[in-house]
Amino acid sequence: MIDLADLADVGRDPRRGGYSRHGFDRAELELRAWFTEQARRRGLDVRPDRNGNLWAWWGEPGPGAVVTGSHLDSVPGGGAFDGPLGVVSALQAVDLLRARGFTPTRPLAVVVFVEEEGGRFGVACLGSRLMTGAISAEAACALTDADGVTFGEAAHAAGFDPLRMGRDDRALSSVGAFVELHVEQGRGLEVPVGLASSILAHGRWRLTFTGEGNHAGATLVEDRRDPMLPAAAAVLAARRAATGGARATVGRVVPNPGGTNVIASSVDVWLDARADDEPRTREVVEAVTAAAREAARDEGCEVVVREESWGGTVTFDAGLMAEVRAAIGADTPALPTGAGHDAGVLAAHVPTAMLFVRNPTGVSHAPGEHAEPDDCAAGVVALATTLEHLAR
Ligand code: HGY
Ligand code: MN
Ligand code: MN
Ligand code: MN
Repeated sequence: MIDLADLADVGRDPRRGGYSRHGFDRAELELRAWFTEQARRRGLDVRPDRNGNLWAWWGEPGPGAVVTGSHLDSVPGGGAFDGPLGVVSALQAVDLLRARGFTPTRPLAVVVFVEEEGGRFGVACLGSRLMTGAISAEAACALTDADGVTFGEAAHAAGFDPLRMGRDDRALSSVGAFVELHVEQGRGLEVPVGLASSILAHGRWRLTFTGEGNHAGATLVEDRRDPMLPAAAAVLAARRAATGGARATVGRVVPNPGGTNVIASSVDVWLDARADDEPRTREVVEAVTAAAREAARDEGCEVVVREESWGGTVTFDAGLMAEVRAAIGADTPALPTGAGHDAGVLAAHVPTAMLFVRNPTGVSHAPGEHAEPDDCAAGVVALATTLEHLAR
């Protein structure tokens, strides 16, 4: 019987704590190889798609397939459950269905999407966005990591042809229903398993502040054009703008050159903004960028604001949610989430639902992320019962 603990040593990040496993890096490639081997052991036919996503088929691929799965990559220093819990639970659900003597009458597949967190190339849900055409192959393949390696180069090194990437109608049209199991990110669940009702609108913006690099000791304050000042103003403005349920986060600030005794010549700041809908999200971003521009002007600096990704509010398929409740219990609670998912990308194209497994800490995207073994087991039973109900 496989267990999430089997992956406990892959991509550990002692410097940050937690795990760092990113699109096509060594850790994620190791996890993909592990998944492929486990799927094949279960008689599943593993067929990567043109965008680097892995599909493990129970039965011939074909239209109307019941699909489950998630991702194996993490944020930098992330928890053990976000992503891998959905993939491991899917394989365990196949074991359970086999043990029940179940044979699907519709094709059934377990999918692993690549670079869901955008932890290496900066855009979340890259594999599912490529598949649905939400991002062009050209834009995706040009994305670079901290070392200047492009997604196209990393995908090519992993055996994929960047020239073949892009919207995949064949893969999309094969999906009759997609159900992603995921660790809850927050503490809304009072029972082991719940459903997701909706996902907040969510975008990422990069603000580049440019001033004048200089010596930290020799430069008088009145002679400075220090981009770190407007960068700091942007960070504080994000918190001020995040009212009424909106969220605005600056989790990444990169000064250039980044010397302790050096006034930075430029600073990059990434803003993650989320709210109930697009107008409110853009209002938050506008407030942050207005404060950033004013602070830049006061310090004699320039600022350029670039939108790096955008995803509107997601509402999951009521019909499919009703089917899931018919399978696992009419009283299964549904809760909104502020976290984005590949299911959120697919929801615009195919009937999609999400199962959440309770997280007693409520923490996610950090080592404290957790789900109790009994709740994980309840998640597997709920997923298996859902798949049986949909594919019988
Ligand atoms: O950022 C998110 O919400 C997701 O975990 N990619
Ligand atoms: Mn995540
Ligand atoms: Mn996730
Ligand atoms: Mn010196």
